[in-house]
Amino acid sequence: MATYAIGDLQGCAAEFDLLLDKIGFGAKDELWLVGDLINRGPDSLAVMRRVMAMGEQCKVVLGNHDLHFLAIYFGGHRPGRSDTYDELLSTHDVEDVAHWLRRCRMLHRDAGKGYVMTHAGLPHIWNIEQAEALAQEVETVLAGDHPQLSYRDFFVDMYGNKPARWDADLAGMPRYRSITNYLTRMRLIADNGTLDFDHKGALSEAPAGWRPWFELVDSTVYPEKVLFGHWAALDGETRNNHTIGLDTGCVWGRELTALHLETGVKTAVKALSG
Ligand SMILES: [Mn+2]
Repeated sequence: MATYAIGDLQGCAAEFDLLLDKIGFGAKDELWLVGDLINRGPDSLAVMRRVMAMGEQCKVVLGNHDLHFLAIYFGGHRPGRSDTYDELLSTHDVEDVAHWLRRCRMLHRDAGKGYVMTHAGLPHIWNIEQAEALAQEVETVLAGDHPQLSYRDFFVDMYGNKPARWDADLAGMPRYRSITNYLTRMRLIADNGTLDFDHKGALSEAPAGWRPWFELVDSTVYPEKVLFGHWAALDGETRNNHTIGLDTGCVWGRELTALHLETGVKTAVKALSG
C-alpha cells in the first residue's frame, strides 16, 4: 500500500486522471488531497464525482475555493466573475455534493506516516495539538454539530480579514473565521502571528516585515512534515525539507504534482491547457 498526496486540482479532472494513471494508483493505495478541489478550472463537477466515489480511500482537507462554493450554496454569497462553479451549482444533486464537502476535514494528520496536511499550512504560533484542536472546532461547526452556531450562519459570516492575528481568547465567529483564515488563506505571516492577506506572488516580491509561514516552522513546532497547497507562485519550493508545497499551478497551465509519502518521490503531469 502506498500513500500519495496531490496538489490543488481546481477542476482539472483530466490531469487528475492522467496523474493517477501515471503513479499507478491502485485500490489499496491511499490518496490525500490538499484542498481547492474545485473552481477556476474546467471540470469541477467531474473532480467531485471522482473524489466522492473514492470514499474512505481519499483524505480531503478543505481549501478556500471549496469553502467559497459552500459559502455560495449555504451562505447566500454570489460567485465572482472568475469563479467556475456554474456546472456544479446547476447539477441535480448539488445538495449532496455540498453536504459531502462540508463534512471534509480542515486538517488531516497521520503521525504514523509522519505527515500533517492542511490547505494553506500551519502557523508557528500553534503546536500540533493546538492546531488539531482548533481545526476540529471549525470541523464541528461545518458538520452541524455546534450547539449554538449553524453551518449556514458560519457560511453567511465566513468572509473577512479580521481578526488578522490569532488570540486564544477569541470566541464565536471571529474565532472560527480566524482559524479558517490560518488554515486556508495563509501565505505571509509576521513574527507575532499577524496574517497578510494581500501578497499572492513570488517570495522575492514579498513586502518587508513579512515572511512565508513555512520559514518559521520546523520539527520543534510541528513534529510531522507539513503538506500544503494554495500558493501556486511558489511552484512547490519552500527551501526546507519539513514543509512541502504541492500546488504547482495546474490550473494556470503548469503541472499537477503527486508526492509518494513513503518514498518522498514526486511525479507530475503537464497541464493540458493553459
Ligand atoms: Mn487556495
